[in-house]
Amino acid sequence: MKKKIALIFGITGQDGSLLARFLLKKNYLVHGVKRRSSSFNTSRIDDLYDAYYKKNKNFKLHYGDVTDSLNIITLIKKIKPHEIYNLAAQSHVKVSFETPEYTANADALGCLRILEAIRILNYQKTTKLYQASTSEMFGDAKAPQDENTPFKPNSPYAVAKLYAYWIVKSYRTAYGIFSCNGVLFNHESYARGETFVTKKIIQAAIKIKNKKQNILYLGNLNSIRDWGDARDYVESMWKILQQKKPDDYLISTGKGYTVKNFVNKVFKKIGINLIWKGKGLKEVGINKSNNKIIIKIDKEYFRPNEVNILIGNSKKSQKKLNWKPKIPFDKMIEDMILFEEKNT
Ligand code: NAP
Ligand code: G4F
Repeated sequence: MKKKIALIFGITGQDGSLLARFLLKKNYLVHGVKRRSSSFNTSRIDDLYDAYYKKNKNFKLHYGDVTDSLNIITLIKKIKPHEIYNLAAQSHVKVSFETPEYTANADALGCLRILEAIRILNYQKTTKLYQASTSEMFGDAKAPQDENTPFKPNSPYAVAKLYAYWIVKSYRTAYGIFSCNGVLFNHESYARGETFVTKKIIQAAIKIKNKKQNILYLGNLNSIRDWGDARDYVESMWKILQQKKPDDYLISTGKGYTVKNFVNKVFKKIGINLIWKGKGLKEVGINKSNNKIIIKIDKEYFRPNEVNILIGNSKKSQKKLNWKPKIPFDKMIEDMILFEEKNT
């Protein structure tokens, strides 16, 4: 049987690198798009290059960018993928307030460009599209959120992603493209970017324990997130594209924790008990064993708008996709800590 061909935009990121591993294990031929950069940006997938490209050419990287229509159409024409996963995005919510135009270009129009390429090339019958939608689109909407919860996006990132969400649905009905949204809640792993709060907390905690850092500076400790394990979540992306009909699905664990809960858990797991004193910008986290302040609040890390509470109800995905999160929250944290301890 001929191998299935997947094309991943955003292969150098957390999800792209984990999805590539997942698809290679399923014997896909995986093509990935990496951006030109002045320094190496493929550290998350270098081992795949060695293991799969050199061995059997199942893995191939191409230069590209979702802001470049010509590049997208050329790649899709040449590769003729059965499945496209659009994971490419300026994915940092806080950064989107500082680069709103670029975020809209990459996160909203990037998806449109891929859909247009499928339409112009007349690949509707052969090429399916997965779009990385996000729980951030719910913004201020009441929790728990599900597929019927109205979106109330409140960041440039969320608004851009909402455009992509709707254009995916629109091209599905207008042109019969098998295009689907996975509305994924926060998901983390060893491969998480270092400026997202979970990875930042874990890296700092280990450095503080090893006396390589004195203080961890954070923003809002009170927001609540539904954190799942990215290794579970990339499986849902694949499952979404294996259904008979295209549809949109929400992927979450259903459990919410505050950022402060996360901080307490991480420090406890590495052997530091914290006590908290003060309020607001004056709040500090103190190492109980030596009374030293090791956590402070810095208003730099607050966003102009905050999304206070994201907790997802993924009943539809559990029923229709037969997907459910397998890796527990504590195991996810412990694996992230183990990775960091080995690599710090
Ligand atoms: P990530 O680690 O930030 O990865 C983003 C990827 O997109 C990277 O490979 C990045 O390349 C690439 N990229 C950025 N701008 C691009 C452009 N203009 N053209 C081509 N590629 C570009 O994000 P992630 O956590 O893996 O998330 C994957 C996707 O899911 C993103 O679309 C994100 O918005 C969405 N999402 C994530 C979560 C989550 O909790 N992780 C939840 C819901 C939705 P470089 O490596 O060169 O920067
Ligand atoms: O880790 P975060 O930056 O993730 P955020 O904003 O929830 O976005 C992530 O999840 C979305 C899905 O809901 C994705 F679409 C998006 O691409 C990204 O992967 O922040 C989590 C929470 C926020 O409430 C933030 O205000 O942590 C709070 N926070 C507190 N101190 C901090 C910090 N966030 C960061 N990044 N850095 C801090 O120092």
